[in-house]
Amino acid sequence: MKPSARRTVSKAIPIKANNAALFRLMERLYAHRYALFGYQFPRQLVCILNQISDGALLFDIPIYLFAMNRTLLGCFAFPLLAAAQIHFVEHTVATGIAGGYHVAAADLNHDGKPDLIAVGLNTPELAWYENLTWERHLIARNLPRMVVNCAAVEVNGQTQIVLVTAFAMQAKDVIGVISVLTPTTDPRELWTIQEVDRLPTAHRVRVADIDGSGKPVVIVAPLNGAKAAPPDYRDLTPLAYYVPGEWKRHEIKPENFGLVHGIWITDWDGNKRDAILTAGFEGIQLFRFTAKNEWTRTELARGDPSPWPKSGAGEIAVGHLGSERFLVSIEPFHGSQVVVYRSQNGKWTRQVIDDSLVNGHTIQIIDADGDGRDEIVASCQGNTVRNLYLYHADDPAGQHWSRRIIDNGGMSGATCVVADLNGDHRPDLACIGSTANLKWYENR
Ligand SMILES: [Ca+2]
Ligand SMILES: [Ca+2]
Ligand SMILES: [Ca+2]
Repeated sequence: MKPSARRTVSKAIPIKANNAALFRLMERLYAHRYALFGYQFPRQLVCILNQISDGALLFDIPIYLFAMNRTLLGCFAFPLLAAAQIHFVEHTVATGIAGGYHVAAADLNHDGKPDLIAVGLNTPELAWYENLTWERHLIARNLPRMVVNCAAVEVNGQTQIVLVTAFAMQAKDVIGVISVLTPTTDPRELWTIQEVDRLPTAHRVRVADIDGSGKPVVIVAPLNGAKAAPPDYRDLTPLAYYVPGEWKRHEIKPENFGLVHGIWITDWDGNKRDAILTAGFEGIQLFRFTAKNEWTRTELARGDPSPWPKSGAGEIAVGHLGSERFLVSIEPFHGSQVVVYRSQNGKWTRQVIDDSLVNGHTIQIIDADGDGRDEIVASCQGNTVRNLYLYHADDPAGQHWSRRIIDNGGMSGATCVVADLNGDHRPDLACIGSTANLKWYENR
């Protein structure tokens, strides 16, 4: 490395006119590798370019680039400053949602803007909020408590909502009603409701294209099995899917054992078939629907190594740092830890990046600054910690993460969802929680 190269990083001087074209070229080069790099560090680029024009030869440019990378990335200045550029502005959509528990984003009036559907455990109504006025429209009322989860699914050009009600922690206490809601001619009017199944402790609903056909099915994950009892919840825990229109239960086997709290849908193999990840007392499991139309179940990680029932994981999400995939979980169930798993030599290496959550309940992935490297969002249910957190990888490999607060004291997030709510091509966040409110956080 040239000695002068390191010095250039600490000095910043005005750009020289004859460097403008080269400066733009370097900006593009760096924008290609690190989308924000050229824009985060124009002063350093200017500085180096001016030194180049002061006597360095053009073939020295790679050395300067190398030096700048080493210097900036080595001391983590780049990612920390990049994180500082992430800025969310909060907006309240609704308050008074008793037991705020789940939010889903779907364009219910087909105007191209995702709307928000809000579920409250102790709210016997289901409502959607119209983007971007957030006018409330009632979908259903007089629902059996607890209302716990929902997902929107497109069926023959029509959006339907699959809703789970009559929830409790134990199968002996509940029915677990799965219903399909269909709009009338105007989605702002009350929707029709049809019960399609009863599956005790049904808890999570997601949509997945399991066979790559372009026709999604609805995945329903109960919390535990029929014989499960606290605190161990030892029983096989069912997992099921439903084909829209048919609405008949298809069991997914082999099953999990013990309480299952988290679920994540992703095209794991890049073959256009969505896989299901679950998080529970047994750890993090991967369910794949094979070309032979069979399910396979693979353990990815055991989660928290504490003895049962403090074992395993409670929430799961999948993100990427560039081309490198990582897992992130909250451990254990309703736990205190945010845990990142990175693949090393064919194994998922466990790393706790935060252990200060209380009743950690939602984990999400958002590439807030659009640099191809995902940030992590986490929040806690209950009223002990009413913060919404963002974690940002400080180094290229994701070995170090820094935490910042998106919402300080105003959100006990039970669920967050990521969607571009204002149509500016930057992903935004919406969260609902036991603070009984629904907010969206504008990514500026
Ligand atoms: Ca809409
Ligand atoms: Ca990012
Ligand atoms: Ca946006």
